[in-house]
Amino acid sequence: MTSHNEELFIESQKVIPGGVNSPVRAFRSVGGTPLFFQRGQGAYVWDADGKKYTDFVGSWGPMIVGHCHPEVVKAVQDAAAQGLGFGAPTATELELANLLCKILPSIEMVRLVSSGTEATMSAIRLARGFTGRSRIIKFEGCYHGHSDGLLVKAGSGALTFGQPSSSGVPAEIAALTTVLDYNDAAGLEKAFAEFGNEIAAVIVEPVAGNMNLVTPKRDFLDAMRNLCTKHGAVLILDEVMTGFRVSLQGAQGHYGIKPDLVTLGKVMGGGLPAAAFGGRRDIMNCLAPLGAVYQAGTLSGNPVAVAAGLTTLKLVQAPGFYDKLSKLAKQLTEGLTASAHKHGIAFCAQSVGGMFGLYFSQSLPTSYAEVMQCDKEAFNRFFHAMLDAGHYLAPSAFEAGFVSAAHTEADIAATIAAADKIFAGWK
Ligand code: HOZ
Repeated sequence: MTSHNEELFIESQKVIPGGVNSPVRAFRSVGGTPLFFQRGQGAYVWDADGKKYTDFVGSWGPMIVGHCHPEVVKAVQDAAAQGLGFGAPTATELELANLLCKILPSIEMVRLVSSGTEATMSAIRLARGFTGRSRIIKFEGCYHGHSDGLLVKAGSGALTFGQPSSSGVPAEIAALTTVLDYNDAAGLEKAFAEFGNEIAAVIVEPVAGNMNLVTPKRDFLDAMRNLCTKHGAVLILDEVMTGFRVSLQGAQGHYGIKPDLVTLGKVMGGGLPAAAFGGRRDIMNCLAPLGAVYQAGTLSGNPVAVAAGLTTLKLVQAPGFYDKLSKLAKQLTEGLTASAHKHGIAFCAQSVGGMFGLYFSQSLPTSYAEVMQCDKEAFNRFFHAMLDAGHYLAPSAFEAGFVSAAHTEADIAATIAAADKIFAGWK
């Protein structure tokens, strides 16, 4: 019998390219029919056939307090009743801006936008305007949204489909992006030695979450900070994924590294389209209407999205919130690893705060090249078996996973038990 998911996917493909509004949703990497969701509550989602799943994607990160948290829903309803949008300043966006500056000391001024892509593309333009330079440095496998200059050897869907550099990006634009290896401090040093006075910015995911999950080495973080300072380049930490996710103060707090600019999204929008970029006052002062770097948006600071973000950011400040989140993620990764090893499977896993990575590999990858050596077919098989058992992991071996505060230890134990059954029959 055809499922509702299948029917919807067939119909969607007639009017939406690939049947999806963002490529990673298409299940192309893992194969099969993407799930069409109809509902989420706490740690769970239900698909169009009414099947329930424990959700480890969380809308790709934003759902840190779980789906439909009553306080977030109420805040959104209240805000919507006051007006869906004005395209003009509101008191609540000031409240959100103040809160971002308070939580993240690296942010002296902030501008709200609507998506992570907008935040990173605007931060790059700002860095170029501030320095008067054109070249940027990014790292292979890092994904910073789909703007032209950043879609070069990128992660996430671009990596999933084996086209890390997109067609449609003019070669002249791509040529301004220098791509280096993640965690390669010596490579970065060499690049700065060669053309340091041309570099406007270094942009990095301080924990890479779009080529599975790769943690940063200390010398890599220090090299980025020191070299940018020495050569007058802007260090942009892309914390769209890690912000309010690996700790309240994101990766910059977790690892103790101070960016010049930071980009935010996902959690700070509480599931609605809100994102931001901010940082040093002297750099932010270059933005229009104060300065000559233009950036704008009708929906920027939308009051409904701001209400969702504000309420989510209030909830994550509850005492012990990140301890609980980290404990759940650790319980999951340790449990899965123990089970796989018990059954003689080459597998490892790790977590940072509320995000985690699973690898069918003997050791934890530290770069794009090592991620590519993980057994993708094994992941795909595991993904589908887990899906059948009612556990929804990201549909690609190249995406990080997420837990929420709505997950319970029992949810995690049930997930590990399901994996254990799968691993027991693994041949
Ligand atoms: N940045 C998200 C996780 N890689 C992907 C969201 C999307 O591309 O749909």
